[in-house]
Amino acid sequence: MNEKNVPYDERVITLQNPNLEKLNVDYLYHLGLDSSMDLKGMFGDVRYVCMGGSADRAEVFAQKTAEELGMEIPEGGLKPIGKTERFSLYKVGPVISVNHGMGIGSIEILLNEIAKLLAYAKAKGVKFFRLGTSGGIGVEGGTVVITDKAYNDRLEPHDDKSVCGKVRIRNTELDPELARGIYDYRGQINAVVGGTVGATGFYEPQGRIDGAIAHHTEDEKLAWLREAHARGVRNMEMEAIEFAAFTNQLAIRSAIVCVALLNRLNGDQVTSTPAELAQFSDNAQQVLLNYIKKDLCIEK
Ligand code: R2B
Ligand code: URA
Repeated sequence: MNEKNVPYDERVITLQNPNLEKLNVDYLYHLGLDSSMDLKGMFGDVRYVCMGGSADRAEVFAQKTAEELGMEIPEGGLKPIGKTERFSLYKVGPVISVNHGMGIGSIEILLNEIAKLLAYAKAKGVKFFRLGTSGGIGVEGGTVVITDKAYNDRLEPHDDKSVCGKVRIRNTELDPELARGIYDYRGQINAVVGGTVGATGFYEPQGRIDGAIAHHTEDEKLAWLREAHARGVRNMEMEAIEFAAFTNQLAIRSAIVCVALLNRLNGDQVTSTPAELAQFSDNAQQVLLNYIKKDLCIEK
């Protein structure tokens, strides 16, 4: 049967690279895992991949997932699987919690290796989530933004990357049903559904005027942020464009759930206290966990 006719929950990830068939062993170098291992035994039951920037947050999310899903935490605590030089990957029942580092370059590596890992593991019906932080645009710190569409930092609603010097344009619209499903489980947490700019950097590419270089003005920045807002953008970060393009290309259902750390219409510096930042990060994690529990039919 054509994979597209199979219900999503029964579907495995179909890679789009005939060259892989020629490899005896595929080394997932940055994860410290390879296809000669019993990946089906290790990861065959995975249904949710939750990725965020920092390794610390990946561990916190794994811990929280174990508590919320009522799973026993092994003596000595949760331990990452594979190597931790670049990424820290935890598995808690059907959930992978892993960090992707900062920026398009870093998340591109993780997405490729995780997709191959789960394709080799024959995991079925897997959904990918980016769970992170961002700068809000017209929304205040603590608000969770669930992305409907990712934009590049020219405010174009698609990804364009060059492969061997040729530009490939990819769709960056995210599954509206999944975004709405997550939004519906926001509980008391402030949340909105809107566009997300995935910029190529944190300072100049996000229009900040507090970097080491800024040859643009506050007025130019605000005009650009307001233009983004008028197009439906509600936050800005550094991975959405790659995440959305990649998951669309492989037909993996996915969503981006990022908390705003500040409202960029009011400034550039992140001035929240560590306690406030921890609470902000918890907001995004809680919204996603509410959704996962509903999807797994686990009541609180
Ligand atoms: C959000 O926060 C990080 C920069 O501070 C970056 O990874 C992102 O997208
Ligand atoms: N992460 C970003 O990329 N931008 C912000 O403004 C805050 C967090």
